[in-house]
Amino acid sequence: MSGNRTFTMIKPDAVIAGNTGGITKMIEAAGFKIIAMKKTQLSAALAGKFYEVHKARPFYGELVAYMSSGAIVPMILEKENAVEDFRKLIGATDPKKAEPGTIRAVFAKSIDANAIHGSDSDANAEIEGSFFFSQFERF
Ligand code: IDP
Ligand code: MG
Repeated sequence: MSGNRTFTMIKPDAVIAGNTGGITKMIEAAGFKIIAMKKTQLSAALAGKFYEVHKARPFYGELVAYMSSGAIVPMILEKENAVEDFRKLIGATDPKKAEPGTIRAVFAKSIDANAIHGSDSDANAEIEGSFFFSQFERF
């Protein structure tokens, strides 16, 4: 993945609430091209692996249970300056602190069920994108 790609996934709260379309619409309206996308569900073991960097944090157990509780929609996105611009588009982790008009401000319910994930670096975007997609599933 080049520096112009990032990884995202729509989280279970937003999928269950029927916000997949609303969120992908905001993503495309912001100039991101969807390179790969699917609907799937993580086992607790796979969710634990995806969030392994947060293992030491007090909310790790809850996070793993939540992220494996329902369907998710992972995607690889392309745009210039993708990682940074996408973090701006999703807003702060806690929706109460997210800028108005950001995806989390519009759709997130709480700091844990916060609608969407966004990679925090080019290196993590590559690792996280590869977690869900092989090169043959990308445009
Ligand atoms: P980010 O998703 O904005 O990058 P991180 O700090 O990387 O935020 O945390 C990963 C995920 O863990 C968050 O998106 C959220 O779902 C969950 N999380 C973060 N902080 C808390 C917390 O204080 N309580 C419960 N869940 C949290
Ligand atoms: Mg993070």
